[in-house]
Amino acid sequence: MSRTPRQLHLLGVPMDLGAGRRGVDMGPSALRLARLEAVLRELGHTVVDLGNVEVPVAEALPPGASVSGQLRFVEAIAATTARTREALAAVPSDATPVVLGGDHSVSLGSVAHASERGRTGLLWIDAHGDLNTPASSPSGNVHGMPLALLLGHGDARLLAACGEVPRVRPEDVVVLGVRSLDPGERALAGDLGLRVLTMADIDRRGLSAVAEAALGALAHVDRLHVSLDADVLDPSVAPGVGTPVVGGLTYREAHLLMELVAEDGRLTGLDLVEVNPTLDVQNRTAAVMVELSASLTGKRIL
Ligand SMILES: [Mn+2]
Repeated sequence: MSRTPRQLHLLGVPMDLGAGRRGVDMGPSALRLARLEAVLRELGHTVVDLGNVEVPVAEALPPGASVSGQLRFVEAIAATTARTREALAAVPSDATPVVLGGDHSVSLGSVAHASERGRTGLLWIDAHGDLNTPASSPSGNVHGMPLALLLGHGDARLLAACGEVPRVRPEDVVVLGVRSLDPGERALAGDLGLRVLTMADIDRRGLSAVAEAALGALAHVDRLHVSLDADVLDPSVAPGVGTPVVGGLTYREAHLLMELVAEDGRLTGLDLVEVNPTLDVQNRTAAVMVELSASLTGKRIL
Protein backbone atom coordinates (compact mmCIF):
# COMPACT_ATOMS: atom_id res chain seq x y z
CA MET A 1 0.00 0.00 0.00
CA SER A 2 2.82 2.36 0.87
CA ARG A 3 4.27 2.08 -2.63
CA THR A 4 1.06 3.10 -4.37
CA PRO A 5 1.92 5.98 -6.69
CA ARG A 6 0.50 9.24 -5.46
CA GLN A 7 -0.39 12.56 -6.97
CA LEU A 8 1.67 15.00 -4.93
CA HIS A 9 0.91 18.71 -5.16
CA LEU A 10 3.70 20.94 -3.88
CA LEU A 11 2.88 24.39 -2.54
CA GLY A 12 5.54 26.77 -1.23
CA VAL A 13 4.72 29.20 1.56
CA PRO A 14 7.86 31.34 1.83
CA MET A 15 7.05 32.94 5.16
CA ASP A 16 9.37 33.71 8.04
CA LEU A 17 7.11 36.23 9.78
CA GLY A 18 6.28 33.74 12.52
CA ALA A 19 9.90 33.05 13.39
CA GLY A 20 12.31 34.99 15.59
CA ARG A 21 15.23 34.42 13.25
CA ARG A 22 14.91 35.37 9.61
CA GLY A 23 15.60 33.04 6.70
CA VAL A 24 13.04 30.21 6.66
CA ASP A 25 11.26 32.12 3.90
CA MET A 26 13.97 30.59 1.68
CA GLY A 27 12.94 27.07 2.73
CA PRO A 28 10.78 26.35 -0.35
CA SER A 29 13.68 27.26 -2.67
CA ALA A 30 16.09 25.13 -0.67
CA LEU A 31 13.77 22.12 -0.81
CA ARG A 32 13.25 22.54 -4.55
CA LEU A 33 17.00 22.91 -5.11
CA ALA A 34 17.48 19.69 -3.14
CA ARG A 35 15.53 17.97 -5.96
CA LEU A 36 12.30 17.35 -4.09
CA GLU A 37 10.25 17.02 -7.26
CA ALA A 38 12.74 14.76 -9.04
CA VAL A 39 13.19 12.50 -6.03
CA LEU A 40 9.44 12.03 -5.65
CA ARG A 41 9.05 11.40 -9.40
CA GLU A 42 11.75 8.73 -9.25
CA LEU A 43 9.51 6.88 -6.78
CA GLY A 44 6.77 6.77 -9.41
CA HIS A 45 4.66 9.60 -8.05
CA THR A 46 3.08 12.27 -10.20
CA VAL A 47 4.23 15.65 -8.95
CA VAL A 48 2.63 19.02 -9.62
CA ASP A 49 4.37 22.15 -8.35
CA LEU A 50 1.78 24.83 -7.66
CA GLY A 51 4.43 27.48 -7.05
CA ASN A 52 4.36 29.74 -4.03
CA VAL A 53 1.66 31.48 -2.03
CA GLU A 54 2.22 35.22 -1.99
CA VAL A 55 3.62 36.25 1.39
CA PRO A 56 4.20 39.83 2.56
CA VAL A 57 7.84 40.88 2.84
CA ALA A 58 8.62 41.97 6.39
CA GLU A 59 10.55 45.05 5.30
CA ALA A 60 7.72 46.17 3.02
CA LEU A 61 5.06 46.04 5.72
CA PRO A 62 4.02 49.28 7.39
CA PRO A 63 5.99 50.30 10.46
CA GLY A 64 4.45 48.67 13.50
CA ALA A 65 3.22 45.60 11.60
CA SER A 66 5.58 43.48 13.64
CA VAL A 67 4.07 44.67 16.89
CA SER A 68 0.45 43.80 17.53
CA GLY A 69 -0.02 43.34 21.23
CA GLN A 70 2.16 40.37 22.06
CA LEU A 71 2.05 38.88 18.59
CA ARG A 72 4.49 39.65 15.80
CA PHE A 73 3.10 40.11 12.24
CA VAL A 74 -0.27 38.68 13.21
CA GLU A 75 -2.27 40.33 10.39
CA ALA A 76 0.19 39.26 7.70
CA ILE A 77 0.26 35.69 9.02
CA ALA A 78 -3.55 35.58 9.12
CA ALA A 79 -3.70 36.79 5.50
CA THR A 80 -1.12 34.19 4.43
CA THR A 81 -3.11 31.46 6.20
CA ALA A 82 -6.21 32.45 4.22
CA ARG A 83 -4.25 32.46 0.93
CA THR A 84 -2.73 29.06 1.72
CA ARG A 85 -6.18 27.58 2.32
CA GLU A 86 -7.40 29.11 -0.95
CA ALA A 87 -4.49 27.64 -2.91
CA LEU A 88 -4.97 24.21 -1.34
CA ALA A 89 -8.71 24.26 -2.06
CA ALA A 90 -7.80 23.79 -5.74
CA VAL A 91 -5.89 20.54 -5.05
CA PRO A 92 -7.94 17.50 -6.19
CA SER A 93 -9.30 15.42 -3.33
CA ASP A 94 -7.36 12.33 -4.42
CA ALA A 95 -4.05 14.22 -4.42
CA THR A 96 -1.69 14.67 -1.46
CA PRO A 97 -0.73 18.28 -0.71
CA VAL A 98 2.86 18.90 0.37
CA VAL A 99 3.36 22.35 1.88
CA LEU A 100 6.89 23.71 1.83
CA GLY A 101 7.59 26.18 4.64
CA GLY A 102 8.32 28.60 5.79
CA ASP A 103 8.05 28.77 9.54
CA HIS A 104 5.67 26.41 11.29
CA SER A 105 2.79 28.89 11.20
CA VAL A 106 2.28 27.77 7.56
CA SER A 107 0.60 24.71 9.08
CA LEU A 108 -2.33 26.85 10.16
CA GLY A 109 -3.35 26.87 6.50
CA SER A 110 -2.41 23.30 5.64
CA VAL A 111 -4.03 21.65 8.66
CA ALA A 112 -7.14 23.83 8.38
CA HIS A 113 -7.38 22.67 4.79
CA ALA A 114 -6.88 19.01 5.75
CA SER A 115 -9.69 19.23 8.31
CA GLU A 116 -12.00 20.75 5.71
CA ARG A 117 -11.54 17.58 3.66
CA GLY A 118 -12.57 15.37 6.59
CA ARG A 119 -11.67 14.50 10.16
CA THR A 120 -7.90 14.21 10.14
CA GLY A 121 -5.34 12.84 12.55
CA LEU A 122 -2.38 15.16 13.07
CA LEU A 123 1.12 13.88 13.71
CA TRP A 124 3.16 16.91 14.82
CA ILE A 125 6.82 15.94 14.64
CA ASP A 126 8.81 18.67 16.35
CA ALA A 127 11.43 19.51 18.98
CA HIS A 128 8.91 21.97 20.42
CA GLY A 129 5.24 21.77 21.32
CA ASP A 130 4.17 24.85 19.34
CA LEU A 131 1.50 25.07 22.03
CA ASN A 132 2.01 28.63 23.20
CA THR A 133 -0.74 31.22 23.38
CA PRO A 134 -0.26 35.00 23.44
CA ALA A 135 -0.50 34.78 27.23
CA SER A 136 2.16 32.10 27.63
CA SER A 137 4.58 32.90 24.76
CA PRO A 138 7.96 34.19 25.89
CA SER A 139 8.68 35.69 22.43
CA GLY A 140 5.41 36.61 20.71
CA ASN A 141 6.54 34.58 17.69
CA VAL A 142 3.58 32.87 16.06
CA HIS A 143 5.59 29.81 14.96
CA GLY A 144 5.51 28.75 18.62
CA MET A 145 1.69 28.79 18.59
CA PRO A 146 0.22 26.94 15.59
CA LEU A 147 -0.71 23.72 17.35
CA ALA A 148 -2.47 25.62 20.15
CA LEU A 149 -4.35 27.63 17.52
CA LEU A 150 -5.39 24.53 15.58
CA LEU A 151 -6.74 23.16 18.86
CA GLY A 152 -8.74 26.36 19.26
CA HIS A 153 -6.54 28.38 21.65
CA GLY A 154 -4.98 31.72 20.84
CA ASP A 155 -5.41 35.00 19.01
CA ALA A 156 -8.89 35.58 17.57
CA ARG A 157 -7.60 36.89 14.22
CA LEU A 158 -5.49 33.80 13.64
CA LEU A 159 -8.28 31.51 14.81
CA ALA A 160 -10.62 33.21 12.34
CA ALA A 161 -8.09 32.70 9.53
CA CYS A 162 -8.16 28.96 10.25
CA GLY A 163 -11.93 28.87 9.78
CA GLU A 164 -14.10 26.71 11.99
CA VAL A 165 -12.43 26.35 15.37
CA PRO A 166 -11.07 24.12 16.72
CA ARG A 167 -9.63 22.65 13.56
CA VAL A 168 -8.42 19.49 15.27
CA ARG A 169 -9.57 17.64 18.35
CA PRO A 170 -7.05 16.84 21.08
CA GLU A 171 -7.70 13.12 20.71
CA ASP A 172 -6.78 13.38 17.01
CA VAL A 173 -3.30 14.83 17.71
CA VAL A 174 0.02 13.25 18.61
CA VAL A 175 3.13 15.36 19.21
CA LEU A 176 6.32 13.39 18.67
CA GLY A 177 10.01 14.13 19.26
CA VAL A 178 9.55 16.96 21.74
CA ARG A 179 12.41 17.99 24.01
CA SER A 180 11.67 21.66 24.74
CA LEU A 181 8.39 22.84 26.26
CA ASP A 182 7.60 26.16 27.91
CA PRO A 183 5.65 25.98 31.20
CA GLY A 184 2.47 27.29 29.55
CA GLU A 185 2.74 24.65 26.83
CA ARG A 186 3.10 21.89 29.39
CA ALA A 187 0.00 23.21 31.14
CA LEU A 188 -2.08 23.37 27.94
CA ALA A 189 -0.98 19.87 26.89
CA GLY A 190 -2.04 18.62 30.33
CA ASP A 191 -5.37 20.44 30.29
CA LEU A 192 -6.23 19.05 26.86
CA GLY A 193 -4.97 15.56 27.65
CA LEU A 194 -2.78 15.81 24.58
CA ARG A 195 -0.68 12.80 23.62
CA VAL A 196 2.94 13.99 23.72
CA LEU A 197 5.69 11.48 22.97
CA THR A 198 9.01 12.98 23.94
CA MET A 199 12.63 12.22 23.12
CA ALA A 200 12.79 10.57 26.55
CA ASP A 201 10.08 8.14 25.43
CA ILE A 202 12.11 7.40 22.31
CA ASP A 203 15.24 6.85 24.42
CA ARG A 204 13.44 4.46 26.74
CA ARG A 205 11.19 2.54 24.35
CA GLY A 206 12.90 2.94 21.01
CA LEU A 207 11.62 4.78 17.96
CA SER A 208 9.73 1.81 16.56
CA ALA A 209 7.58 1.33 19.68
CA VAL A 210 6.94 5.06 19.98
CA ALA A 211 5.90 5.33 16.33
CA GLU A 212 3.53 2.40 16.82
CA ALA A 213 2.07 4.10 19.88
CA ALA A 214 1.60 7.32 17.92
CA LEU A 215 -0.16 5.61 15.02
CA GLY A 216 -2.17 3.47 17.41
CA ALA A 217 -3.38 6.54 19.28
CA LEU A 218 -4.71 7.83 15.95
CA ALA A 219 -6.22 4.50 14.86
CA HIS A 220 -9.73 5.98 14.97
CA VAL A 221 -9.15 8.37 12.04
CA ASP A 222 -8.87 7.51 8.34
CA ARG A 223 -6.85 10.52 7.35
CA LEU A 224 -3.38 11.44 8.61
CA HIS A 225 -1.56 14.74 8.21
CA VAL A 226 2.16 14.81 9.02
CA SER A 227 3.62 18.16 10.03
CA LEU A 228 7.38 17.72 9.98
CA ASP A 229 9.51 20.41 11.60
CA ALA A 230 13.17 20.06 10.60
CA ASP A 231 14.19 20.92 14.16
CA VAL A 232 13.00 17.52 15.41
CA LEU A 233 16.22 16.20 13.88
CA ASP A 234 19.40 16.45 15.88
CA PRO A 235 21.30 19.62 14.91
CA SER A 236 24.23 17.44 13.83
CA VAL A 237 21.94 16.03 11.12
CA ALA A 238 19.98 19.21 10.38
CA PRO A 239 21.96 22.34 11.28
CA GLY A 240 19.83 24.66 9.14
CA VAL A 241 16.99 25.40 11.55
CA GLY A 242 16.13 28.56 13.44
CA THR A 243 15.57 27.01 16.84
CA PRO A 244 17.95 24.05 17.20
CA VAL A 245 17.73 21.89 20.32
CA VAL A 246 20.36 19.24 21.05
CA GLY A 247 19.29 15.64 21.54
CA GLY A 248 17.07 15.18 18.52
CA LEU A 249 16.25 12.32 16.20
CA THR A 250 19.17 10.63 14.52
CA TYR A 251 19.22 10.21 10.76
CA ARG A 252 18.14 6.58 11.02
CA GLU A 253 15.46 7.20 13.64
CA ALA A 254 13.91 9.85 11.42
CA HIS A 255 13.91 7.55 8.41
CA LEU A 256 12.44 4.68 10.42
CA LEU A 257 9.67 6.98 11.62
CA MET A 258 8.88 7.98 8.04
CA GLU A 259 8.98 4.35 6.89
CA LEU A 260 6.56 3.29 9.63
CA VAL A 261 4.14 6.10 8.78
CA ALA A 262 4.42 5.14 5.09
CA GLU A 263 3.59 1.51 5.91
CA ASP A 264 0.57 2.72 7.84
CA GLY A 265 -0.83 3.96 4.52
CA ARG A 266 -3.12 6.73 5.78
CA LEU A 267 -1.01 9.77 4.84
CA THR A 268 -3.17 12.50 3.31
CA GLY A 269 -0.95 15.56 3.66
CA LEU A 270 2.52 16.73 4.60
CA ASP A 271 4.24 19.92 5.78
CA LEU A 272 8.01 20.36 5.49
CA VAL A 273 8.83 23.36 7.66
CA GLU A 274 11.51 25.42 9.39
CA VAL A 275 14.39 24.79 6.96
CA ASN A 276 16.65 27.84 7.28
CA PRO A 277 19.24 27.99 4.48
CA THR A 278 21.04 30.94 6.09
CA LEU A 279 22.04 28.70 9.00
CA ASP A 280 22.62 25.55 6.96
CA VAL A 281 25.74 23.87 5.65
CA GLN A 282 25.64 23.24 1.88
CA ASN A 283 21.84 22.79 1.91
CA ARG A 284 22.22 19.64 4.01
CA THR A 285 19.02 20.21 5.99
CA ALA A 286 16.85 20.59 2.91
CA ALA A 287 18.47 17.47 1.44
CA VAL A 288 17.62 15.45 4.56
CA MET A 289 14.03 16.72 4.48
CA VAL A 290 13.77 15.64 0.84
CA GLU A 291 15.12 12.17 1.71
CA LEU A 292 12.61 11.91 4.56
CA SER A 293 9.80 12.87 2.18
CA ALA A 294 10.88 9.99 -0.03
CA SER A 295 10.78 7.53 2.87
CA LEU A 296 7.38 8.87 3.89
CA THR A 297 5.97 8.28 0.43
CA GLY A 298 7.24 4.77 -0.03
CA LYS A 299 11.01 4.67 -0.57
CA ARG A 300 12.55 1.58 0.99
CA ILE A 301 16.02 0.09 1.13
CA LEU A 302 14.82 -3.29 -0.20
MN1 LIG B 1 7.47 23.64 15.04
